[in-house]
Amino acid sequence: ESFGVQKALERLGVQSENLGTSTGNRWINSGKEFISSFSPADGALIGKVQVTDEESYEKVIAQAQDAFKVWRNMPAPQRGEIVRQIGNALRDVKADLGKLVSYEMGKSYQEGLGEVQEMIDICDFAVGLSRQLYGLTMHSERPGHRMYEQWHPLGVVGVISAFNFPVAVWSWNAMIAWVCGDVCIWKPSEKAPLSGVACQHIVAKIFKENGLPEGVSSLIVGDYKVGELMTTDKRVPLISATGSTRMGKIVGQAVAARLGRSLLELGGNNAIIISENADLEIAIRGALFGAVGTAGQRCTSTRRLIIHESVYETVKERLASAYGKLVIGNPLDEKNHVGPLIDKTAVEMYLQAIEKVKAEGGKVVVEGGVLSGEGYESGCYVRPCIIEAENHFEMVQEETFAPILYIMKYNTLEEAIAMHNGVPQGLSSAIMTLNMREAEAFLSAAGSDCGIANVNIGTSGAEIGGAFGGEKETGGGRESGSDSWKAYMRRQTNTINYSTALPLAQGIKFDI
Ligand code: UN1
Repeated sequence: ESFGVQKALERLGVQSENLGTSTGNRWINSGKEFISSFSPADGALIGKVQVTDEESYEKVIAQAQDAFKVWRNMPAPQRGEIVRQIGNALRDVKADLGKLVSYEMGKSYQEGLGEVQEMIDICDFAVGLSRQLYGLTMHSERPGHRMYEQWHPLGVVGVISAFNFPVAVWSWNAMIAWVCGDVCIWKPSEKAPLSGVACQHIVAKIFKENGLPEGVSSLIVGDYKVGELMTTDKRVPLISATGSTRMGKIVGQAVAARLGRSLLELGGNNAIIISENADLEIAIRGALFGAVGTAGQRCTSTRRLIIHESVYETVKERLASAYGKLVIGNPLDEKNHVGPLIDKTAVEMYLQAIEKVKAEGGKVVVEGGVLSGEGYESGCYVRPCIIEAENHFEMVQEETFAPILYIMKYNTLEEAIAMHNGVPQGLSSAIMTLNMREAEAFLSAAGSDCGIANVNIGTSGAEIGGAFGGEKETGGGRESGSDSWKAYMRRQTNTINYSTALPLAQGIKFDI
C-alpha cells in the first residue's frame, strides 16, 4: 500500500469493479465489458469500470429528461445552494480525490490537490452566479410596452472530458450548467474513468440528501462510440467537449449536423515571448512550470519559447540548468517534480515527435528519452526535453501532449508576434517583459490571437474566474468564469403590451 491510495479509494467508494452508468444513486448494469484503469505511476491495475451500452444510455437520457422538468423549476439560488453543498463535500474529500487524480492520471499530488481546488472554486463561483443570471431590459419603441430578456435553461448538457484534467473540467461545466437549471450527462475520459466514478458518488449523495430526483447528474463510460450516442442525439442540446482538435472536429460536425450547440475546448500550442526587457528570473520559472508541469499534458502547457536574440543564450543555459535539477518519479511522492505520461501510446507519440523534429533540423539542447529501472516500471516516465527549432517545422505546428519545449529566436517584437500567432491553435499565450509598450502591444488587437494572453505569467494555470478557452483550432468555446454561463442557457426576448392599443413595430399601419 503506497501513499495511502487504497484507503483513499475506499473512502471515495471506488471498487475494483464498478458500474459505469449512473443517474445518481442508481447504477445501471449494462452487461457490457469493463474498461481497466491502470496507473501510469506504477503500472498497477487500479480498478475496472463497465462500459455504457445503447440500452442503458436510453435509460440515462430518459431519466435526465424527467429530472430536467423538476430541476428547471427550482429557483436558481436554490440550485446554487445544492452546488454550495457539493463544494463543501469536495472540501471534505480534497486529499482523497487529489490522490486518486494523481494516481490515475499521473500528475503530481500537489497538482491533483490544485485540480480539486479548481472544483471547489468553481462551486463558489457558481453559488454567487446563481443570483446573477442577469438579462437586460430594453426601452420599447412603442408606447405602453416593455421589453426585456431572460435566460432559461437549455435541458440536457453532455460533457465529454479529457484525461489530463479528469475532474476539474467536468466541474467547470457541471456546476455552471446546474445553477443555470440544466441537467448533465458526463462521459469522463476512458483513460481516467475512476475519477468520474468517484465524483459521481460525491454529488449523488448531495442530490439524495436534498430529496432531488435521479438524473440531475448522470455518468456514462466508454470511448468515442459512447460519446457519439450523445453528439448525434437531438435530446442533448449542448455538447461541451474537451480534447484534441481531431476529436473536436468530429464532435463539432456531428453536433452541427443536427444544429445543436457545441462548446469546444481543444488543443493549444502555447508560446511565451521572452523579451530583452524580461525579468529573467520570472521568465525562467514561468517557462519551466509551463513546459514540464503535468508532464506537458495541459492544454495550456508551454510548447514554444520565442526568445529575443540578445538574451537567447542566457535563457537557454539557465533553462537547461533548471531542467538538470528536475526530479522525475512517482507523482504521489512530493519530492518529485515530474510524473509520468498517461500511457505508453503517449510515450510513443513523444518519441516520434522528437525524431521527426530532429529530422526537420531541430537541435537538441536538453536530451529526452524514456526512463527505465526502479520506480519507472510502468514505462510511462520520460525526460522533459528542449529542442531548438523553427516555427514553421511541421512538428512545431502540432500539439504533442508531452514535455517537449521548442525554443526559437527573434529580433523585432513584430516578428515575435507573427511567429507567436503563426500556428493553427489559439489557446494560451504570454509575454515576459517589463516594458509597458511591449506588453500592451502583445495584448492589443494586433497582438496575441489567443483566448488567454498573459504578461509576466506563464501560459498554464488559468484561474476559474475568467472565461477559459481559445480561438482557431482550439475551438472557440469558453468555459468557467466571466459570462461563460450564457453558453448553457437560451436567451428569450420578451415584449409585453400593457396599453389599450396595438401599435405595430416600425410604425407599420395595418388597419381594417
Ligand atoms: C486543460 O488542460 O484542459 O489553465 C485545462 C490551466 C488549468 C486548466 C487546464 N487551470 O492550466
